Amino acid sequence: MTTGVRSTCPYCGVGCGIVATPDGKGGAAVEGDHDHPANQGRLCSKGAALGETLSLEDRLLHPEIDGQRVSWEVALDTVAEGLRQTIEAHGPEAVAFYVSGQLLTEDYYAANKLIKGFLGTANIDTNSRLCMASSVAGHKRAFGSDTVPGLYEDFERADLVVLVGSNLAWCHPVLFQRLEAARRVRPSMKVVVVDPRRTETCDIADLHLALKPGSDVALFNVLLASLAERGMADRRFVEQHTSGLGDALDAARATDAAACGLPPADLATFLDLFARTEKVVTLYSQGVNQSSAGVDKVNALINCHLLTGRIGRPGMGPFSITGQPNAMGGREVGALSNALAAHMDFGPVEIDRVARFWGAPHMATKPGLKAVDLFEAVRAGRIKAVWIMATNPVASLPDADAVREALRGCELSIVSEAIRASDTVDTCRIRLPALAWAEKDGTVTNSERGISRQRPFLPPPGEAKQDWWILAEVARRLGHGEAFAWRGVADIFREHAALSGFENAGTRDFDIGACASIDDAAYQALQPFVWGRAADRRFFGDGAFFHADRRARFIATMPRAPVNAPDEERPLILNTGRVRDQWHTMTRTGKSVRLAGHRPEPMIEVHPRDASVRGLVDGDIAEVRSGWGRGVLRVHVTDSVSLGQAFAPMHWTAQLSRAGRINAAVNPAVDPLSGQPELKHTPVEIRRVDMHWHGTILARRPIMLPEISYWVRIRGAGYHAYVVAGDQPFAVAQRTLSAAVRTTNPGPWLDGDNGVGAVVSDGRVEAVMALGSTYQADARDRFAPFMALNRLTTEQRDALLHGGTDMHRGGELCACFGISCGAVEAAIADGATSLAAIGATTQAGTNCGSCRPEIRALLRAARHVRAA
Ligand SMILES: Nc1nc2c(c(=O)[nH]1)N[C@H]1C(S)=C(S)[C@@H](COP(=O)(O)OP(=O)(O)OC[C@H]3O[C@@H](n4cnc5c(=O)[nH]c(N)nc54)[C@H](O)[C@@H]3O)O[C@H]1N2
Ligand SMILES: Nc1nc2c(c(=O)[nH]1)N[C@H]1C(S)=C(S)[C@@H](COP(=O)(O)OP(=O)(O)OC[C@H]3O[C@@H](n4cnc5c(=O)[nH]c(N)nc54)[C@H](O)[C@@H]3O)O[C@H]1N2
Ligand code: SF4
Ligand SMILES: [Mo]
Repeated sequence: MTTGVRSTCPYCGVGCGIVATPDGKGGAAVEGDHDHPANQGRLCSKGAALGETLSLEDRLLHPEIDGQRVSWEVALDTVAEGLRQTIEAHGPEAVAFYVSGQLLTEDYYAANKLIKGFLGTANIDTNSRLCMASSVAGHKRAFGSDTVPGLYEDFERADLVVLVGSNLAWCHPVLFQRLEAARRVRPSMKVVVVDPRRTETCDIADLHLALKPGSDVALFNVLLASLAERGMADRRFVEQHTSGLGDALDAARATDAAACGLPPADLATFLDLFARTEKVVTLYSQGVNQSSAGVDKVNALINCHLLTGRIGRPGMGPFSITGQPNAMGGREVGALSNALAAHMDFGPVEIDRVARFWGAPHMATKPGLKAVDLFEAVRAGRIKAVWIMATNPVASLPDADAVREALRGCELSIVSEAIRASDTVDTCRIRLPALAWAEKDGTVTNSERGISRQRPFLPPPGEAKQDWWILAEVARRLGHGEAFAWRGVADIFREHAALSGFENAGTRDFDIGACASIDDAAYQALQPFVWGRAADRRFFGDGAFFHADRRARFIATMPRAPVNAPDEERPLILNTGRVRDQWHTMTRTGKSVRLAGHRPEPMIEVHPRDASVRGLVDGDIAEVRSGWGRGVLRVHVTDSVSLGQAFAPMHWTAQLSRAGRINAAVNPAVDPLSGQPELKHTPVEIRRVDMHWHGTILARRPIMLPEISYWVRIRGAGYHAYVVAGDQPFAVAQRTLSAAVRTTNPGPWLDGDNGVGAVVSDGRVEAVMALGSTYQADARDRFAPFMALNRLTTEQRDALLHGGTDMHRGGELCACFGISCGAVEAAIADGATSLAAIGATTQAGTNCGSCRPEIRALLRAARHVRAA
């Protein structure tokens, strides 16, 4: 019997249930909830490390205006007065909110209601614009509603799972584990990965289609034509429940398969597999959505499911997997600028309906600006007041320097944030301290429409308040107290549920009207549930779509190239995305020591041939430059990216690196229908940056680094690690860096061999630094054990200064137990030939399982070496 608090993981859209047991000292132990339907007790490396992210050291705990601490009264009055004056002087369209799929549904509902019903503008967009907007638009075109038809169990029941532009192993690891487990039981099940990059997800793939970037529409057009040709159409379903097949087929038949750049045999295998397998799930994510053809990609793949009638039945259907914990909740409350609320749009009847329900005096009557345009309007001065909540646009929007410039020039920039410093917080005038995950109360909706509670298990710190409360207080000051007179989150949830059922009568998919009357105790105790229509909670198996004529639409999609094409000056295509152990802009995962080891530095992956023609070798520092801006990153040479392509993670910001914030270089091209940016495709050139020296510093107290070309800050256990490089003369670097180290870490300086120096005070290492002419990838791991010691023996001091052991070679692999690649390789060299054997000798891979694909890759590599 667990005594902890049941809540939901605040990271990805899988929505795993957790049980948190506070330790009474401000922390908590976090475990997977065995009773939660999404994960049944499983957690990935990020979920398992949640307990390490709870400290208050970097939290924003008091309201601030222009850097000065103020009371809530002053802050709220200033916000309300600022909004009022802006609207009076320039009209409601001069105001905007930019919100996030990481708000709870109740917060999200409050933000949307305030701006659309009471401020009179739909200039509210959410970071879901960067994430799910193309899926939303594609669903609406095909189904007449933004509906995800299937359930997680469909992946387990399918005979073929096609993963399109999804790195499930790293981005939805618990679903990946469920898929792996299902395949162990039923090895006949097939998995196909469609991704220009060879990701860890390919580890379980029977077939990897490394298609040309952006060519998904062509691939699914070819599939559609081939299915029709082979007589695979479900005639009855198509005739009774769809329209538009003719045009879609014409477009499909006119498509040239060569556009995908795939080996013909692989393409044929895929077409065969899809044709002869009835139970197919096509799961897709950002490789589809984040594209200037994102909506067409979505419809091209839905077309194939409509043709075959493989939708909304067990083991079948298109499945848009959501990224953020509450991406779906945001769609339910309607916080995209072109949606209204409760899955309603800006039609006259719906505007009137929502206005009546809210008692709204200033109802927005037309869609507002989409994220990229919204910040452009801020930059151009058309929007004069912007309020950002739970998102970090200066790091996560494309052309990010322009976003920073826009915010710096904005008269009234407001941010509600949990942390004190971020690339966005640093640019905003009014800073409102928000409660964070462990303290918040409300609900979230996961990728399969599953609503779960987030329950607080730590007390609210400082003066931080939950987002809905902040919004309601501003609303009250603007004279709308009655409409925002909620006593708590249960009131908001009931109102939200009531709106979903209001004048619905089966016309809208989203209807949780039954929850409108639950009492506070029932809300408190709410068990996870999946909303849906049929008895089995799936949609569309019965062909009842939401267009007025109840038919789904085939969409004729014509392949088109990404907006910005590579050329002579910028011949490489920059693709961006995620790594296993970091979440977005690292404001939370960056606090965990065990998550820091897997990919410690911002990097650019390049193909060996692209590297060699540019004189780049693994470990170099390179500048990635586009027509918009630049980043400076560590080079990783790998054939997991194809020739002509490069990949960089989106996670690093100006807080943790000199110039790892890659979105400074990413192009702001968008899909014309969804407005979703093309974050996976920017033409760039990459060049080596000559560094005169490289170094690593571990220090107990943070260091103010002098101006240098490259630095990264990495979390260590009781210390801060810095990996640095620069082009000053070596002697200058040595002098300025050691001075910087000693300023905050005073004590006697000892010189060692090979550029090593350390501050050792009272026998304890306060700081250690190694500078040299080459990059030592393992220096941090080599020094780390010494930082764990309270007193060095003479031998240990000698080992620190004159060369230690090499046990930690190769970076961290297993985040749960801190096992390095080197240790796993050593186990393999000692005869371990299976995951189980490696687990038994090293523990690696035996907890959350997120590193199992990488362990299997090392095993395979070792087998190749033995075979050769
Ligand atoms: N570890 C971790 N997990 C996360 C997150 C995180 O920050 N860290 N964030 C969460 C969020 S919000 C989201 S949205 C999801 C994203 O989850 P995913 O979409 O799975 O992750 P990404 O790495 O953004 O991109 C997926 C893949 O798209 C591929 N791709 C690029 N261009 C194309 C193309 O033209 N066609 C195809 N077919 N593929 C292409 C990329 O190579 C990449 O491997 O992850 C969620 N989970
Ligand atoms: N190049 C490139 N860029 C991308 C992507 C990509 O694949 N490539 N992916 C895009 C996608 S899919 C997404 S979803 C975005 C994500 O990008 P962002 O949303 O900008 O990233 P986060 O770091 O999650 O930002 C959330 C912020 O909210 C704060 N916060 C946490 N909890 C709360 C709370 O309860 N209340 C408040 N007020 N604040 C809180 C956190 O401290 C953090 O600063 O990035 C997008 N940008
Ligand atoms: S898969 Fe990992 S990040 Fe996603 S919800 Fe589950 S534990 Fe959290
Ligand atoms: Mo996302």
